[in-house]
Amino acid sequence: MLGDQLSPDISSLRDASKKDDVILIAEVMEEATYVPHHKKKIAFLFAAMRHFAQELKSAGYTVRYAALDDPLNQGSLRAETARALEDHPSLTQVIATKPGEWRLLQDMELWADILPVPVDLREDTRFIVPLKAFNAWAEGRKQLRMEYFYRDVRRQTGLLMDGDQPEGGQWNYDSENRKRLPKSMTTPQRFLPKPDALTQDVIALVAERFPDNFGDLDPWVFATTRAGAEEARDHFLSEILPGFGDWQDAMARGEPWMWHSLLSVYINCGLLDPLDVCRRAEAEWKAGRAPLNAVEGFIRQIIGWREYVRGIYWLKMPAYAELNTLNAHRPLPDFYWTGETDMRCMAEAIGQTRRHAYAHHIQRLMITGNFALLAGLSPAQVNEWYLLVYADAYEWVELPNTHGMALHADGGLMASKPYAASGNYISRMSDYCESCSYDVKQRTGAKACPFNFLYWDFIDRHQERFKNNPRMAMICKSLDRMQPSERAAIRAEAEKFLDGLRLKTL
Ligand code: FAD
Ligand code: DLZ
Ligand code: SF4
Repeated sequence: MLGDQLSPDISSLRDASKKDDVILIAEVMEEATYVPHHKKKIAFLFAAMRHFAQELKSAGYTVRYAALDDPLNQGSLRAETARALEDHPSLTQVIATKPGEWRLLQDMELWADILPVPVDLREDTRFIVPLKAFNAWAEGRKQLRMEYFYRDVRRQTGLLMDGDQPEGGQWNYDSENRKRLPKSMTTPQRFLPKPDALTQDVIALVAERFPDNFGDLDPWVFATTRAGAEEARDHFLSEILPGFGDWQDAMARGEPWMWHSLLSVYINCGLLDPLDVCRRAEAEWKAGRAPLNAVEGFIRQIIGWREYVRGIYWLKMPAYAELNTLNAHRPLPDFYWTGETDMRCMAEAIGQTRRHAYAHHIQRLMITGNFALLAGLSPAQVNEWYLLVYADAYEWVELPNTHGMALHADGGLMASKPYAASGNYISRMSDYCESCSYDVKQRTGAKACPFNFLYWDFIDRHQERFKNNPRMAMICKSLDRMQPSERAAIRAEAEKFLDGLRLKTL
């Protein structure tokens, strides 16, 4: 069982015998280093894996747990599986649920030829839409828009449905979910558990073995047991969900969580079941404890976006990762690692990413993602950054969000227009600009907000591509109306700024 398969009802355990079978869970350097993950991501996952092993043992299974510091640990999942087979000659078969990353699936598909016993690789049934059904949905469609997929999943699950109509008469309440945080509003208290003894041991191990990896181990913010994840879920549903909709897109200084659920880490590694979380959220609405715009918005993220990006990933890999439609090649600037930049919005988003291995959706999309898009940063480098810095990141979910949604590197397969925005958007949705050394109202000049000149420079560079896109035509026309001198000044400002970016010094 892999580190993100910590679910007792997973397909690999479907017919497991407590008497005869051995459940193998292994901490291995290969998985811990294929990208240099955030320290907190490794510590979270190892601690959750160790707790899950205890959970299975308590349920009566025989569990073989390979700790990273076991001197006999062979360093890869394949080699640890081979070692387990040597130590248990009575075992006749390897059974596993397919991994969430294409890279590892390629490897595991070879196991049957390499290992001395047959290998049964089973579908991951923890998702609501099987991949076959997603492929059938996608077949023959010119555009793979999430909204239509989502409506089908609503019908299929019956979530927020009144017969064959959506509850409240609308499928989507996003237009109600774009409020800016009023100054007087305070964000809710979060459920941020303290690490138990087992987790503390893992934190010490990670500190010792991965001292140079990105990110802080302190302060600890994640539960590492199923019971802890369930407590986090229940706290979110009762205390925070009612405000989820209204301020879903808002950002505020020193406020990493806002009204977001912080549940992706638990859902993605199997500690929480996505459909169960949605049914519980629906129950909050039915009981009158949370409004429809909040509950619909939350459920859409899980049964809509989460299922949709997984479908896209497996439909389009491996070619998907190689696409670079906007021909972006600039290396990642140093401040993506240090957070040291005068751009307040970037410093906030990257700073909390370092501290917590977490940033919420709008920060990922409209701050760090938007900057990467406008600055023409290399999709390969940006994808790797997102994959390693967030505790919830596995390629099946990270790549489409980064490559498709944020960078538009897939040429618009996922999003009909690039999520490009100038400083004006950031100023509208946050209080970041108020304490920034740049001026969000200026387009050029020493104090001009970089998001402004980079935005117009981006439109300028890609005008040919976007002018026929109905959702971009207006902005392309605005560029045409600009004085040539203004346009040249923007270009010069952008060039000077981009050329001045410091790269990572190793
Ligand atoms: P909430 O805002 O509370 O949302 C509720 C749940 O909906 C999340 O827990 C998650 O399970 C799901 N969800 C929301 N948006 C998405 C989405 N776009 N795709 C898939 N599931 C979604 N999510 C990841 O789980 N792993 C990633 O590696 C990841 N990388 C991203 C990279 C970029 C550039 C962008 C723009 C988004 C990325 N997301 C990723 C999606 C989203 O930002 C996170 O799921 C969310 O921020 C997690 O925090 P939360 O649990 O508080 O989410
Ligand atoms: C992310 C990760 C890390 C850091 N370490 C391990 C590990 O030691 N053992 C393991 O089984 N899984 C780990 N994982 C999760 C895997 O990388 C994940 O299962 C694959 O990427 C497929 O999603
Ligand atoms: Fe970000 Fe520009 Fe606002 Fe500064 S002024 S916080 S750089 S959007």
